[in-house]
Amino acid sequence: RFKAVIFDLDGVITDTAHYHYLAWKRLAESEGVPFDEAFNEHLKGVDRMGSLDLILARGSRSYTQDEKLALADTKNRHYQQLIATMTPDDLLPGALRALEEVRAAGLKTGLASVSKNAFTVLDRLGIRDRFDYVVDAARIANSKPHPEIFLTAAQNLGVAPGDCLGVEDAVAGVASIKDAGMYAVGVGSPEVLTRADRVIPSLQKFSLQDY
Ligand code: B16
Ligand code: MG
Repeated sequence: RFKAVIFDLDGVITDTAHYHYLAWKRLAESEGVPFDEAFNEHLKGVDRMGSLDLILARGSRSYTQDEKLALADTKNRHYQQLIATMTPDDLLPGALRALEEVRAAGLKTGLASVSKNAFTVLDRLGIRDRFDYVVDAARIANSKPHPEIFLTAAQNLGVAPGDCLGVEDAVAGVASIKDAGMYAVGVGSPEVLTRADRVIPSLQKFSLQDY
C-alpha cells in the first residue's frame, strides 16, 4: 500500500549513532559536562548545533557563538576520525536486504539524515546508488523533530506523504515522520519510540507485508 520508504541513516542502516555518542562524550567531558547513554538518547536525530546547545545547557557556564562553533567543529573532527575507516561491513544486519526488498517491490527508496556527513558515510558503505533520493542536510532549515526533512524527501521522490513509510531509531525522528503525515516504523524499543506505528528491534525484522 506504500509507494516509498524513507530511511534514516544513523542508527538504522549503520551504527554511526554510536560514533556520534563517542564523539559527543569526548567533547562533553573535555568541557566538564556529564554525559551518558540516557542523555545521548535526546541527541539522536538532532543536528550538530542543536545537540551542542543541549549538552552545554547541562554545564555551569555560558559560551559565546564563536566558542560554540569551535566546539562543534572539534566534535565533528572526532566524528570524522571515527567514520574514516568504515567499510561495507559496517552495514547493520538486515539493512541491505531491506533496501533490496523495497526496490524489488517497486517502491521508491529515500534517505533522510540531518547529518552533514551522510554522503561520506553512504560512500564508505558503498550504498549511495541504492537510493532514488538522498536529502542534502545542508539544505534543511529545521532539524528533526520538525517534519521538513521527511517532507522534502517525499516531494523529491514525487510521492504524497500519506503514501510514505519512514524508518527511524530516534524519538525526534519518529516525531518528524508522524508530523509529516507518514507511517512510522521504529527501530529500537517500544518503550522509547512510543509514537511509532510499529517497532522492530532491527532491520532484520523489516518486512513490507507487515505494514
Ligand atoms: P552531523 P540522523 C543525525 O543523523 C544524528 O542522529 C545526530 O546524532 C547528529 O547530531 C546529526 O545527525 C548531525 O550530524 O554532525 O554529522 O551533521 O539520525 O538524522 O541520520
Ligand atoms: Mg538516527
